[in-house]
Amino acid sequence: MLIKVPAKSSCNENQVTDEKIYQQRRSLLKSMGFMGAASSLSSSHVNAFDLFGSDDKTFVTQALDFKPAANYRSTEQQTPESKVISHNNFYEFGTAKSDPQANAQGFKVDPWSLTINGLVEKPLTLDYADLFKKVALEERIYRLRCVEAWSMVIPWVGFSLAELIKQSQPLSGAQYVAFETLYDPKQMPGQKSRWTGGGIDYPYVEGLRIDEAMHPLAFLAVGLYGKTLPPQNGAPIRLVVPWKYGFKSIKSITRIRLTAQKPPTTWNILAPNEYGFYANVNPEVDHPRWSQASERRITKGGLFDLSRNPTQMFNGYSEVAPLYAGLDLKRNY
Ligand SMILES: Nc1nc2c(c(=O)[nH]1)N[C@H]1C(S)=C(S)[C@@H](COP(=O)(O)O)O[C@H]1N2
Ligand SMILES: [Mo]
Repeated sequence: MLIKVPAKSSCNENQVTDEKIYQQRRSLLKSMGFMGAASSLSSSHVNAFDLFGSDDKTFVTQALDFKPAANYRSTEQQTPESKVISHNNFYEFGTAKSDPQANAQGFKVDPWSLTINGLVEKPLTLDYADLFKKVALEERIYRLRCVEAWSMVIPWVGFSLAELIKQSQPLSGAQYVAFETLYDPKQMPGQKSRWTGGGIDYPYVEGLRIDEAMHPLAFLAVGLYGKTLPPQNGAPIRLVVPWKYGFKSIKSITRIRLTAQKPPTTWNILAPNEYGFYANVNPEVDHPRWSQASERRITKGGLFDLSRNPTQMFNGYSEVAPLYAGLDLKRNY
């Protein structure tokens, strides 16, 4: 994500930018006297988070049991797994694209607790094992379009958000669904201060209208590429709303609450003129600082692949259009 607050402030989210930030951090660390022995380590282990001590262990993912979904399977070239798990936005683990993979490897996902409450007949609490068995798992292949104008094609494993919400039996007054990421500054260095966390007031929060949440496309992912999620992608459970910009797809969820009021959402709080509540992918409504008409598809291309694809309305998921009948999508960005 890109905002005005932190140092990183252009749409050039590519690795050239990351490299520049990395070099800036290196010189900052050097000037602070933090880089003696560390200077010989690989780049992924030398960043601002070494100040807090990062964890060198590799998180272990496990194979999942699932069926391919009957539909929702994009046939476009998939983004290689190595890119899906190394080019991430997860500010709780740092603001550069490579930070989450470098800093999240020691993240603990078991035990986990996900509560679903608020305006429901039956509040639910799921533990780690429940995440994989409350609803039958299926694989869907979705496009993911970040508001920064890059995109991926990812095979997710999980289930419809609607299936889980139905189990809690929503009351008639439920108009919105609010989501919250784990708050644990001990594990998430970005949450220790605004300086390390990109200006966000944690925990990260998101929300959907109830009809958006109940749309069959709205997905809760517990895996990708056939295995449990790595922490950098939002383990153990994260939202995937493929017709909206990626920041709506909140990671590492601990709470889902059905409400009567529109819930606050993290990027809207931070920069309301840039990021709205709806955040539907829309090539005709530009970000105030860059065009949304096209995107860089992250596939096999390397650092110097600058080819761009045209962006599609609702990221190509036109079946959601009836949700917004009569709504001015320029005003409701
Ligand atoms: N809790 C939390 N969820 C988050 C984010 C974040 O910083 N924190 N970043 C969002 C953004 S901007 C994007 S594009 C997607 C990226 O998901 P990926 O890293 O799995 O591709 O996660 C979203 N979910
Ligand atoms: Mo994003």
